Amino acid sequence: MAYRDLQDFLRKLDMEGELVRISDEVDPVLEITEITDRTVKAGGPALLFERPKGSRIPVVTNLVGTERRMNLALEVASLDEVAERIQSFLDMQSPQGLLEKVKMLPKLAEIGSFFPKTVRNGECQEVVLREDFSLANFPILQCWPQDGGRYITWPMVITKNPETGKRNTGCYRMQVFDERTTGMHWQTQKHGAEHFRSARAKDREGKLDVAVAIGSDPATCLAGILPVPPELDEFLFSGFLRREPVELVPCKTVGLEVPANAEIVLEGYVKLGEMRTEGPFGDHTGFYSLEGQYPVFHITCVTHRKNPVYLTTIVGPPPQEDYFIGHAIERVFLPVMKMQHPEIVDVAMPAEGIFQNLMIVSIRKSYPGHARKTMNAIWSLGQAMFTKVIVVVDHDVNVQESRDVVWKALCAIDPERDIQFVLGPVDTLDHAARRQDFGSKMGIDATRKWAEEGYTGRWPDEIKMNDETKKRVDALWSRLKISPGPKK
Ligand SMILES: Cc1cc2nc3c(=O)[nH]c(=O)nc-3n(C[C@H](O)[C@H](O)[C@H](O)COP(=O)(O)O)c2cc1C
Ligand SMILES: [Mn+2]
Repeated sequence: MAYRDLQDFLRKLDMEGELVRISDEVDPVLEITEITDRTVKAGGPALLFERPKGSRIPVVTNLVGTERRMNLALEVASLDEVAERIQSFLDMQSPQGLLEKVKMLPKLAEIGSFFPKTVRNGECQEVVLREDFSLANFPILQCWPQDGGRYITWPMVITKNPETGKRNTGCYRMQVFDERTTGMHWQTQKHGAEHFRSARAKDREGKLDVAVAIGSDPATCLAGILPVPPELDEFLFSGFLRREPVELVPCKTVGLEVPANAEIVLEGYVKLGEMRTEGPFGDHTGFYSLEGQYPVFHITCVTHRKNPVYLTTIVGPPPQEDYFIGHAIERVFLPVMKMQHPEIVDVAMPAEGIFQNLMIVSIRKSYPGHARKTMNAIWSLGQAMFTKVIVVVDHDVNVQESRDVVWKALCAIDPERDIQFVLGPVDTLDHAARRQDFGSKMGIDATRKWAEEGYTGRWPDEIKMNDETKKRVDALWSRLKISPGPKK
């Protein structure tokens, strides 16, 4: 059974010993961050701050900040289960005969059952505030000392494509400017920004409706972060993840729908001709992202449950909760990458590589230049376009073990020969890039080099002891009395 909502998931975490309630008064300005940062880095529990200073609404942080809680969130024993489910849909072939068609029906029905459903009423509208509302009533965090103010860090920002009417949901931070306005930090290449630009192209003086939902069942909260293709409704994907459709209710003042089970909803619009300075913000790079010009969100109505909780997350020096989210994305989307590029064996994005800086890919190389083909493939794959450094290794390197990668990759390169530079879009948060959003990226071909690639030497074998000797020494080992004991 899918979780009904965020509070249902919190009850589950409580039962599993994965939630700690904090009854002391704690300040949403800096203090919640410091407590959460220490907890995440220690692999600790989700935190429910019952008495945030200045608000009556409790705050949840570190919701999915360990692999175990991520598995609980997605109701699986391991992320591989989600990958296998995706694989089973990707494996669907066009049926050859009647029998095969009949066999496929349950799978098709399953897909049909993931589409979001519109319902009339939802808990997120138990309280409707059309006039008397203020963001000051919510325990919105200032995360780090040099932050430009308080930020909503885990919203589901919902818009519709003005051309096609298709819905998009993205998690874009929102800086609180005053009681009724915030920033809207959708980065240039993101789908929300695309909607904004296409609406503005039609009417510079107009508005774009925006709804922001905060806190929902965990799969739905995560859906706004997933890098799904443009025009694919993130709520369809969360329906797939939770194996039950997301229920949506129409907003009160804008032509959009929001998850009925949300904790808090902000309805409003972005003025297409208006930009304002946003930032700085202590970001997931571990550095502050500096001020920039971003659209402004004007709130026209606030709705919420009778007793909402406020979900937020902290980004900052890695690892943070978003590492576990990124890791889940890496595992879940691996089958999709493999389908398009079957040479890919495994992929790793180490925490310190903050997603966009480093991706290590192992491939089964089968033609000259294959590693470079893989780099180009990754740079053309949705948000993987941002990857600053791609290291391609052979299939026998364990990309999940950084020691194996450092050892074998560095032994395999002649740097001048094996490095590929390209120019293109880079992450907005990349402070080292020559220009915002534009810069260079590097691929390292750390595979064995072939004669067809101009390598004239003989590539040596990796050193491995033979089995016969190992067995003889195994039999001898205990008699040799060498501490610390046998290492095989
Ligand atoms: C905690 C957190 C905060 C994020 N903040 C932003 C942000 O401020 N701006 C942004 O463009 N992307 C941000 N992202 C990344 C987007 O949510 C992610 O790229 C998502 O896929 C965008 O959705 P879209 O592809 O529909 O645009 C954030 C991700 C996380 C996990
Ligand atoms: Mn999207």
